[in-house]
Order: sequence, then structure tokens, then C-alpha cells
Amino acid sequence: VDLVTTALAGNRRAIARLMTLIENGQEAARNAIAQLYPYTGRAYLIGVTGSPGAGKSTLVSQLARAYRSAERRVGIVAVDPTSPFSGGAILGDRVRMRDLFTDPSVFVRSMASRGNLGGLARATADVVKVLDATGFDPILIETVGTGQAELDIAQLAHTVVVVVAPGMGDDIQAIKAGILEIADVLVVNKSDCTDAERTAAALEMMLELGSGHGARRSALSSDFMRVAADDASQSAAAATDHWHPLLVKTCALVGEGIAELVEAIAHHRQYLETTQELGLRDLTRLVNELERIVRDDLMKALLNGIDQVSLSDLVARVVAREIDPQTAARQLIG
Ligand SMILES: Nc1nc2c(ncn2[C@@H]2O[C@H](COP(=O)(O)OP(=O)(O)OP(=O)(O)O)[C@@H](O)[C@H]2O)c(=O)[nH]1
Ligand SMILES: [Mg+2]
Repeated sequence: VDLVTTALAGNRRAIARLMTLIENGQEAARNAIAQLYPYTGRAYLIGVTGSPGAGKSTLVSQLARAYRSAERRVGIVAVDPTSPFSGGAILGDRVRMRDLFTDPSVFVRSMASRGNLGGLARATADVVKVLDATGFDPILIETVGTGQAELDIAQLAHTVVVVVAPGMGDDIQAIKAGILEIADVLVVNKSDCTDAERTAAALEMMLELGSGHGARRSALSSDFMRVAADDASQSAAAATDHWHPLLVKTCALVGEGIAELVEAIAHHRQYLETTQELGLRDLTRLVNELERIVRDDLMKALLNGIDQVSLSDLVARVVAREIDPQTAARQLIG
């Protein structure tokens, strides 16, 4: 019996081995994903992102416990080398999470970045597919919300939870500029800390002013997406009522506000389901994934087809202003 069949039957070691194949970018992984793919598309994907140390991992483990008590099988993917899930943090955190690591209905996987964030996004999408196909639902995906690749990963999810910790005054500007736009649910964690109320009030005001949400919709604007998505789904996007991000205060350390967070996520899911946004998000995600693979593979094929010397020669000529980038690119592709 092959690895995929064993994994589909629920064997944890087979699941872990598949994930390792994926992380190492091995050819066997491609075949495995092809076999698994028909079984995917069932799990609900929840992205948890936010600044370093905001309490994402603590929150994720509390969410996992909440879903466990509702008899769900929970998948956790931590795309963060410093996460407690990968052993980067103090022992206390791991001890607090030990129940999750030993629960057969929870699967925790941390993704090593290996310095290649583009590859990481692809590997993460595939690891999520493995969990999805093997019956984990929901799947929680933790990423640090600092760069485009991480935002891409966050946008794998149906619901994106952005975690903010109080007392990061300057940080609010960064949030405003970047991750607030992808937040479906905004969490002010560490509600036990001073300044929590003030941070929550500031964010509340920003939400009321209507900054945020909207970045997702413009995902349809890539050329690839426009060609790939049919008119019907595009007009469905246009007809959709806007979602107004919910704000939840939590103290992940003691589990306060977790029930409210679970409810906010469920509320967002219901919104996605009643407005056809759910299908649209799947479409967006899969077209983006397809586009990324096509781009990666074309680039790889191109680089394989030309020798190092002529490439660096061409680059030198572009730098020397002897040839413009467009003409150079055309020469390369030709
Ligand atoms: N006071 C307080 N501390 C918290 C709370 N939630 C988490 N912490 C602490 O904040 C620190 C960081 O928590 P993590 O869950 O590791 O945060 P993270 O966002 O996953 O961190 P990185 O993955 O390293 O970016 C830990 O020491 C937690 O114990 C909270 O609600 N209140
Ligand atoms: Mg973490």
C-alpha cells in the first residue's frame, strides 16, 4: 500500500512523511498531491497572523482546544521559525501546549522557512492540502504578518484573524498600512495588559472609518485572474455586501474571549456562505496558486535553458545601459 493510501486511512506517520516530502520539494510530493487533491476542499481554513509576540501561538492553541471540545479534528500549521510549535520559545509554552501535541485528533506541523519564502508559500499550501484530505477540520495556519509572502500564506485561509497586542502605538500605523486590510476578525490580545482598552478603541475607530477590508477583492485584478475567472463569478464578487471586520478582545494566556472569537469566526463563515464569497475565495486562492506554480516553473525552465555566462553577460549590458530590460527579457525568452 502506498504512502497516500496509508495517510488517507489516518496514519499519522504517513501524514508526517508526506509533509516532509513536500517540504523538501521532492518530485514524489507532486504525485502524492495529485492523488490527494480530490479529497481536499472540505476543511475550513483559519489564518492567524500578526506582529511577532502578539500571542498568535497561544491563541491558536486556545482555539484548538475550543474546537477539540466541539469534537473537531484540528490541524495546526505554524509558518514561523520562532514559534513555540517549532521549539523556538521557552519551555513553559511547550509544556502548556503538551496536551495538543499528544492528542491524536490534533496534528501540529511547523514549517521551516529555509530562507525561501516563495517556496514556503507553496509548501504550506500543500501541507494544508494533506491535512484537509486526511480529515482535519478546521485547519489553523499561524504566520507572522510581516511580508508579502506571509500575507499570501494568510490569504490561504477562509477567515483571516489578525492579532494585535496592546501598547504597540507605532505598530498601529503598520497594521493600518498592511494587515488590517486582510483582517476578517481583529483580535486585541493580552487584554489583561494596560493599554488594551486604548488599543481596542483605536482599532475600533479605524474600522469605523472604513479602513481595512478590500484588499481581498482586488485580488481578482491580476491579469491571470481576469482571464481565469469567468464573468459570473466576477459579478458575484461585485454584488457582494461588504464584510465589516469584527473586533474581539482576548486574554489568550487564560482563555478569556476565546468563545467570542470562535463565534466571530463562525459568523464570518456564515457570511461567506450566504454571499457566495466562500466559493469566490476558493477560486481566488486556487487561481493564485496556479499562477504562482506556472510562474515558478516557467522561470525554472527558463533558467535551466540558458547558461550562467550569457545571463550575467546580458545583465551586465542592462546595467551598462547598452540594452533595456524589456529587450533583454525578450531575448532571454526568445
Ligand atoms: N499577558 C499576556 N501575555 C500573553 C497573552 N497571550 C500570550 N502571551 C505571552 O506573550 C508571549 C508571546 O506569545 P506567543 O503566543 O508565543 O506569541 P506569537 O505571536 O506566537 O509569537 P511569535 O510566533 O514569536 O511571533 C508569550 O510569553 C505568551 O505567554 C495574554 O493574553 N496576556
Ligand atoms: Mg508563534
